[in-house]
Amino acid sequence: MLGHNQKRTGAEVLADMLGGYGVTHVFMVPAVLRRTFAEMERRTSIARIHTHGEKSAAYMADGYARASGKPGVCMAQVIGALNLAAGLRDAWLAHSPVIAMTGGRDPKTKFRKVYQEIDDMPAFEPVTKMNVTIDDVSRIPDMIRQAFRTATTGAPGPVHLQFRGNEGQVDLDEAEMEAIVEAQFARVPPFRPEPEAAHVKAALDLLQKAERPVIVAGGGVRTSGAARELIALAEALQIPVATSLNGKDVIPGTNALSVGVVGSYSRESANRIVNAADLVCFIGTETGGMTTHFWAVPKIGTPAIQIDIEAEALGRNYPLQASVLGDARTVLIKMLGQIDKTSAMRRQKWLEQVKAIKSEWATKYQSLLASDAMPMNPARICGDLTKLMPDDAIVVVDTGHAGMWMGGLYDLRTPQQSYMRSAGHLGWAFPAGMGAKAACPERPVVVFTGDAGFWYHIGELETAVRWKLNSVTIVNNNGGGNQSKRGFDRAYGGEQTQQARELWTYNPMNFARLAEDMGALGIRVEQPSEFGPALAQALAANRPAVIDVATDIEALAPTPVT
Ligand SMILES: Cc1ncc(C[n+]2csc(CCOP(=O)(O)OP(=O)(O)O)c2C)c(N)n1
Ligand SMILES: [Mg+2]
Repeated sequence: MLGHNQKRTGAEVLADMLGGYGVTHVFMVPAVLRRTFAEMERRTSIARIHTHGEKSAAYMADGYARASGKPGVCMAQVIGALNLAAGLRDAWLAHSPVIAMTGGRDPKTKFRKVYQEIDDMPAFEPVTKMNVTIDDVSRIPDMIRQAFRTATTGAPGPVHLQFRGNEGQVDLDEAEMEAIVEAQFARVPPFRPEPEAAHVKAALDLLQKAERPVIVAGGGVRTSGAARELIALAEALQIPVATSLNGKDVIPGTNALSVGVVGSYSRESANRIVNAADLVCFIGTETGGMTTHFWAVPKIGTPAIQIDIEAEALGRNYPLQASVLGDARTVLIKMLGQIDKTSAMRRQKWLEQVKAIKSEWATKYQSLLASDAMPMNPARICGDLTKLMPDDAIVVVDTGHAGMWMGGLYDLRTPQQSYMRSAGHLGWAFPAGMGAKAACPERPVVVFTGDAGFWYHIGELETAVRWKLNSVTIVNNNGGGNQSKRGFDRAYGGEQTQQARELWTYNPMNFARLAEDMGALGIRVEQPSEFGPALAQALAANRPAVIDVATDIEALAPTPVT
């Protein structure tokens, strides 16, 4: 057998395996697995992206994974381990396959108050599908394979490997090892489990019988690569499609059957339509609080069916009339093979109602999306982005108001456009956009973030310039975290005091100037008409770009309708 009886260092094997799995970038703060980094340089072409913090390294790996479907790899030495764990939290919430590697405790020095060390393992437990230690070098090959297998199968998610030694020095040891790689697990989805035929039929029968059905599609459709089949089914049966925020890019907003994002960071038309449905078909969604506005959209008790790759997801929040266990694309292909297109006739009235609700929304928001107000209303940025986003762009969006503005008011125009969003952590989008650009250098990456979100990891602009991770970052700069405005008004029992603004506002800042000083292109936009040309200039810049848009701190994103 190749390599049998031949001793090799852990570093050689680990570098060969990462190369073998097709990893192109790793994101880290040194010093961890130093010898492995030397072997990566000798044996592979993996880019070793040295960042300004472990949390942003994890976010970059997460963005890389969500953009490419390939596991993203991030690393930290023992003292940075919990910073890295914090960064896995969004990947965990979004089912993103991230592989985290840290240095860890050596049996020789455990419990002696050795410098910088605590037991880090418990901190990784709630944010990983697999959390293991590699204490002996000979375990590197099987544990790496298990890490890729666990991260990519079922509903994907993060894993953590702790390497013995504060810097993971176990990689210096030698053993007889083979760098066997299972290419199947180098991207999602490695398996497409087949559903039971009777379950598919039962679900399809209900869908076809329904007069007012709606599909709620989530991130599982995205992971499965099932967008085309989803749209084919919806069009054949004439069923409107709402999505979760995580699944926003599975149907372009311009499709006649697309009704928008449903739930909390949502579009009014989507919530109204889902709440008027006589059957909701959930596909690849956790039916979590965000997608259902805390189970008010649809209301619990609404007739529902569900398709998911995870058995325990089926029926968790909504009692089901039919459930199908399997890969989303496989299930949809099975359905498409046996549909009765004539059943679409039954839904003509429903589709007219859907069309009317959609056009009421469009009429209501038309002027806001084209607003000429100064300071600018962020809705105008969304309106312009719908029109101007390149056909193959990856759009990366932060949380809070950023998620609300873009989730509700921005539309994808083409099936080639991708959309990724923070699953809740402020500050995620900018580093995640860098990871997306690393994974897909040929595609434009456009980040939308608030100023509070951008401040979190602004130091990574230097990393972006250093590594030519040329994303375009649009900062909705209103000088504070204005999502807090409503919350503090409530806390003060009506209207907050003037002094309360110290809780959520900042000093004014010109991020364009800051960006220029760090070697990026910086453009300041104060007038609505300047935004389009600024975006064109940023996209053509050939270096990272920051568009600093001065916006109205009083402008609040639309709240969810139930
Ligand atoms: C890690 C983390 N901490 C706190 C929050 C709570 N939070 C949500 S939005 C927000 C303020 C956002 O401000 P900014 O990015 O400037 O966007 P704006 O609301 O001003 O549009 C805060 C603090 C969060 N989502 N994540
Ligand atoms: Mg702000």
